[in-house]
Formats: sequence, C-alpha cells, structure tokens
Amino acid sequence: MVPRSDLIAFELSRHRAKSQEMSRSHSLKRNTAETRIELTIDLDGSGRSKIATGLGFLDHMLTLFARHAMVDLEVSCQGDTHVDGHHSAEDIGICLGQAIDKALGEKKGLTRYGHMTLPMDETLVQVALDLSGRPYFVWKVEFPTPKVGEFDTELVEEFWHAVCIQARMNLHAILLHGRNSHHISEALFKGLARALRQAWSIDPRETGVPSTKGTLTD
Ligand SMILES: [Mn+2]
Repeated sequence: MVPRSDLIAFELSRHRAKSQEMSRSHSLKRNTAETRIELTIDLDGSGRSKIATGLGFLDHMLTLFARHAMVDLEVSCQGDTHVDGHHSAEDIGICLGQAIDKALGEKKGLTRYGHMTLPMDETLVQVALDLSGRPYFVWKVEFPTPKVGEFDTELVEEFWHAVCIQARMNLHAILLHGRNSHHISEALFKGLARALRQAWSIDPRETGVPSTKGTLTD
C-alpha cells in the first residue's frame, strides 16, 4: 500500500503541473530612446500591483485597473516626462497590450466578450469588448478639462488605443454623461478592467476556442 504522505505529494505535484500549464502571465521589457519599460502581468492574479510609471495619475489608474481586473501587475517606466507624458503613456499601453495578447495564448475556454456600464458619482461610462484577435477601436469620450493634475486627459485615449491595437481586441468606450475629468478617467479604467476580467475569464462549458472560425489568433 502506498503511504498517504506519498499520495498527497503526488497530488500536489500534479496540481502544480496543471496550474503551470494553465499559467496566463507574461513579462516584457521595452527600451527606446524615449522610454525604458518593464511590465509583468498575471491574468489570474489577485489584484496586487507595483506601479511606478513616472506619471502620478497613471499610477493611480493602473493600480485601480489591477484591482478591478483582478490581475497581478508590475509596471516600471523611466520616460522622457520632461517633454510630456505622451511617450510614457503610449509606450506603457503598447507593453500592456502586448503582454495581454501573449498571456492569453490560444484563447481556449475563453468567455471572449465583456461589457460594463460603470457609474462613478455623476459620471456614467459604457464599455464593450471582444478579444477577437482583430483590433478595432471606437472611442466616444470627450473630457471637460485638458488636464487632471499634471496629466493630459487626451492621453487616456492614447493609452487605451495602444492597448487595444496590441492586444488585438475590439474595444468600444462611450461616455454617457459626466462632468469631472478625474471621475471620467477612473470610470473608464474601472469599466475596462471589469469588462476585460469578464472577457478573459474561463467558461467551464467552453472546451475549445469560442469561434466558429476555429481561431481567435489570426
Ligand atoms: Mn481617484
């Protein structure tokens, strides 16, 4: 008879092998003359984050993004913020999109679609997305002010455009109403986090890739 402790050890190693096989995480580095970025994401994390982008407002947005998407996220960026925040925001968006695309892998068992109507005080935003492998970006948001603190509000669109194209998703974002730029940005990041969490969650009834085409990566 096999000792019970051996059986437990065997079950544990099997469990570990299975969870490693299922690991949906990715790390990358990007170095250009404008930015130096390191980013790690685990789609099946617990909402932990370590964010240092050099842009205080973007740190705030990425911290709440990780929490609401329930991902573990580490981002560090040394960028040319003496110019402005543009290169840093855009390049971090590129890195996040690439890491999401890689972490999703073959997209087996994926829910695929996600949507959210998210309120924040006077603001209401609506977002919908499809992890289709075909990038398309629709953004119907106008900010009432050009800046939140030191951060240019137009960079919210730049950031999400970069994420959308690199993660090869279809993303729609609409501001239904709102008066406060901080609330509008925060509602967008939280809404997109919640929609992504839904879209990349595993559907237990889905045994293959959720497409009649047979693939979501081409
Ligand atoms: Mn806030």
